[in-house]
Amino acid sequence: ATVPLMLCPQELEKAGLLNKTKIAEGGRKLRKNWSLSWVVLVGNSLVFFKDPKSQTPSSWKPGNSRPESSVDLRGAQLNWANELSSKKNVFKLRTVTGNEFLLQSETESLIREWFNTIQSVIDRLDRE
Ligand code: I3P
Repeated sequence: ATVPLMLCPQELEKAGLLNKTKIAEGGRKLRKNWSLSWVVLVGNSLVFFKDPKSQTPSSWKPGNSRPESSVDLRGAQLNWANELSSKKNVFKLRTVTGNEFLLQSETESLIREWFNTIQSVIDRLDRE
């Protein structure tokens, strides 16, 4: 996926492919639906894009980089959550609005980097 130009003035902290599922919306539990997602950490937000490989040829257009969703990290909580999945290397991100996501990678070092980087953004926002 292409990172939209509009994001460039902000600080791009990290980008990559992770498995993602939303498990709660406004505190209400949702059915899991894991999918591979492009995750971009920019400014105070985690932005999710559909994995281009999972899109049908007709739905994919060059430059079609509209985010699927985005998460405000201010006041968010991050926890390791291996008990919430049969998958390994899983953490849970909970927003102030009660949306909950699980993020996962088969590569432990990679998921640790994501955890630490997101946590450092949350900590920075907590100090503001
Ligand atoms: C779910 C699917 C998920 C699994 C989830 C299942 O079944 O297998 O991958 O989560 O487990 O309920 P379905 O496709 O029928 O919705 P994990 O891969 O994270 O284990 P769970 O219900 O124990 O969360």
